[in-house]
Amino acid sequence: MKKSLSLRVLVLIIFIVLVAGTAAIAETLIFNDDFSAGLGNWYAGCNTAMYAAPTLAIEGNKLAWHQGWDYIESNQSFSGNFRVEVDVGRDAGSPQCKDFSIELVNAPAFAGAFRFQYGTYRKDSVLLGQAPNYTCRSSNCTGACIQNSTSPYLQEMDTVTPHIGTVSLTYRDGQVTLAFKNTLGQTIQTPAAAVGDLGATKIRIAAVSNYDYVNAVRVYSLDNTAAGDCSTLNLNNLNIDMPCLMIGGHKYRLRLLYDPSIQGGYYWKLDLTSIQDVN
Ligand SMILES: [Ca+2]
Repeated sequence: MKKSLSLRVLVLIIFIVLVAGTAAIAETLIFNDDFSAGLGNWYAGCNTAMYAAPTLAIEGNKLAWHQGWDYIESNQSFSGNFRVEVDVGRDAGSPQCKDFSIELVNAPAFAGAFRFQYGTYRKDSVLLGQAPNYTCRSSNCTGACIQNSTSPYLQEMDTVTPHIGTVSLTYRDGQVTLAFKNTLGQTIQTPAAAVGDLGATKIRIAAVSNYDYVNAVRVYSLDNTAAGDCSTLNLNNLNIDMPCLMIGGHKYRLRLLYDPSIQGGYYWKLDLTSIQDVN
């Protein structure tokens, strides 16, 4: 009887620690530019084999393209695990290869390509593939193209109008994925591609059509760096304070008490009196 009870307690504790480990993953907004204050966060460039200078312009709080393959590159470098969200749109036209290229400069082997509906082909598409070459001018220089791609990294869904949405490039644990969310909240996402440890990398965003625009760029850290989200282990009594644990869509603060009497090892049990709803 006693053994059965302690086993149940142990299972409960293991469950709580596993859930706690999952809940500790937080995301923090670390960069946010809605293009209401110029291009100060970015270097602007162009395909030097085609043009002498970029003609990017901020129009009505949007960054608008007027020639293909102009790009912006972040002044800031980003490291750790993070997600880049780019609010994109297209007013007219439909380029064959892609609308946008979203790149991590330290990972030229894999860049994200996104295309809204092309002509009568009414799909929105995400693809991972080679980054463009901005110093040459041929069909070999465009990097990954949606058109005729049979890559396993291609994912598509029916297009909706207007052609606006959010493209997200996620870098996590040495892998990248590209996703798109439309105005209905529907999403597509590529499989993950291994790119290795990138160190601190800049972000580059290019567009192909002169009807393409970017409304905002956000970067979220996916590492648990915010103090408010950090669980603490008290080194004197080994109790664990959890500032935020999500259970059934509700946030709770709670404490796990170290109990050396359980199985004679390092186990904790939930202090039922510590639970506070912190929504
Ligand atoms: Ca904007």
